[in-house]
Amino acid sequence: MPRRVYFTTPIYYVNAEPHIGHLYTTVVDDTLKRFHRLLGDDVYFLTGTDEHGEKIAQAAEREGISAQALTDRVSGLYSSAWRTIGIDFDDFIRTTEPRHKRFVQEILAQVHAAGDIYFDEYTGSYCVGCERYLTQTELVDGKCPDHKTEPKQVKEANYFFRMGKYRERLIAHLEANPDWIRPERYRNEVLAFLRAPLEDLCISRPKTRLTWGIDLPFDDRFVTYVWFDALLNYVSALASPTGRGEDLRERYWPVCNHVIAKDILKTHAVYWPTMLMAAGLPLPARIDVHGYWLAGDSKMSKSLGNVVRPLAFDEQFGIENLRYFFFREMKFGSDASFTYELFIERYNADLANGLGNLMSRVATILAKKGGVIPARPAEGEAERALATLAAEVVRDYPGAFEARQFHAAVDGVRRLLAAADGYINEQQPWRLAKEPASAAELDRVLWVGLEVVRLAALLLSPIMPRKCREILDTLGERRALDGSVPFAELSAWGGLAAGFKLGEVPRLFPRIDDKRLAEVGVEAAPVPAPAATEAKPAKAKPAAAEPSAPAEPITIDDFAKIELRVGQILGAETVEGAKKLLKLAVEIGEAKPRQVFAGIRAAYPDPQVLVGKRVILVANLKPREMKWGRSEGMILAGSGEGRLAIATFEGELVPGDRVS
Ligand code: ME8
Repeated sequence: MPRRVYFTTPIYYVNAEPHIGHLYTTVVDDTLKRFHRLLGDDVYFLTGTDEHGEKIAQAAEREGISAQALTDRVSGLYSSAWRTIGIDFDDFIRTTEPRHKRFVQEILAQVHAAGDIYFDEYTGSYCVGCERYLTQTELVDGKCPDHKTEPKQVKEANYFFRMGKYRERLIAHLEANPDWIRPERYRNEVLAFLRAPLEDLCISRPKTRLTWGIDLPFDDRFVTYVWFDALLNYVSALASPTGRGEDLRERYWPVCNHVIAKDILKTHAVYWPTMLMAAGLPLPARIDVHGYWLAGDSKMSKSLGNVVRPLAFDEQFGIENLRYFFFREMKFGSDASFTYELFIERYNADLANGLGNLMSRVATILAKKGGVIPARPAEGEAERALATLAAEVVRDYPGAFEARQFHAAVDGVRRLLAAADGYINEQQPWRLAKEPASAAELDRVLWVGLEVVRLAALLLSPIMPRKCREILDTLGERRALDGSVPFAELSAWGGLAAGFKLGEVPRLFPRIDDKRLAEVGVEAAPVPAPAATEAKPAKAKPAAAEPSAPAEPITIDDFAKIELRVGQILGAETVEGAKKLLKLAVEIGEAKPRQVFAGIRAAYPDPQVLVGKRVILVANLKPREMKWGRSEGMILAGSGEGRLAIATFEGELVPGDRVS
């Protein structure tokens, strides 16, 4: 029976660009959507960006631009990154959109009219990083345990939501629905939290302190607290979906499945359901909570400077291979470690040597005898054993997905591939190919090998949609994966397209050797660098006071090849693991600022002093992939023995102006 499901990701803050932590949650939803579509279910998938609040206002101020400009830019980076790498979302919501603001105001007015919002004075410890008040018990040595910063002491009159009133009802809901929050330990965490009395929630900020938010409909001296605004996106997007005239609330809200990481459990499992109760709306059907991707053993986060960018990764190693790694490596709910070395190890073992190798071994032998897929053969004991294993793997796969045990689903496919590999080694088709009397035996072995490849590609298609589609096309499996053909039929042993002539077999999983890491800058020395500002100044360039003999003079045309632009530094931060580098965001009037790694850290120990400065950027330098991300240009600096300073401007030039 087809079902209906609605998947959401958190809406991401626009104070930072997407990294693979954000990518993971988004890929989980994308994969779940494709899995449900394969089963013929009615599925809807929402993602978007969270654009109000102090954190965003402060980030914009630091960059010296308006909050609107910041949110437009970074929200665009998210949506375009997701589109480029093939994330199949149905809607992308931005909390600054009128459809969302209108909805938030409607709900606020309703909850206020019902008496669940009141005015009071409050003193508390506010963490801007978390965008919420922390209770005394949450503080560790007086600091926020996540952001390691001391919260601000805030005393002000504000509006409050009677959250405490709904505590009992929430506990009853959790008890009656043991699967509402998964895995179970997160449900237990919420229940433990609810054992203590539940405080009311401050849901406004006075405009004297913050103007970047949605006005309270009943008092325009205040804006709405960002979480009360953000959480409502899950419903506001259904009320007015992009590009569709219909209201999708009735169809999808009751089947909502949130996917989040553990950092925002409390807001989703306590604030949100109590808000919905007050608004008279049903609760979401499920909250699935995953752990963190760690870079080595610390959390990947912008402030730690250890993030991996999705688009850079796509260019370096292919996003679909990373999607595979995500599911192979992380046990949903627990933390997992990302390192390039581990990624390559898994890729080589499972994809290059596993699936890719099986396909090319069998296809190469088949190609030598005409490339036509033989008819389904009579099966002996060895083939029946494989068919039985395949049936088991197919049978268990949907259950593993439903339970979010993605790694177990992938393990099943790996077991099947390993068994097929063993079968091929035993049957030795290369030997059979030399004995004309063994033609029928050879056909049998090749057929079995390709049928396993077909099934593996079918099962992995929600995880690696593009590559698996290519494998299936190559094998002549052209049936759609959208539920129009029942999954049971697609996944039954024997579905291989007999008589189909294989074309050229693409090399989808070439082995990655360790040198590749160095090539993309992943294992490069701490100071990689063709750029003047990245190199050791005194050695790479002669000091100004002792010019070297000029080389061959260049012409004005030679010089004109170098495109120099006025750039403005919007952000500057240190780079973990690179003692000499700073990572800069340099605006030159393009759709997004350039990311530049510059070897100027010694001269600017406090990178913040660079923010706002106008510099000269070599704009047409070939971008360079480094361990820390892509460097898109170089800024000019002067240097001498022990001296280094960036070149800046006097006067009224704006980013993008030419320098000549
Ligand atoms: O919290 N590992 O936005 P955010 C795994 N705007 N997942 C990670 C991760 C990591 N290292 N880092 C980030 C917010 N994520 C709010 C949400 S929803 C109404 C408002 C993912 O930009 C993960 O899904 O800080 C996490 O919950 C989310 O990004 C936090 O994104």
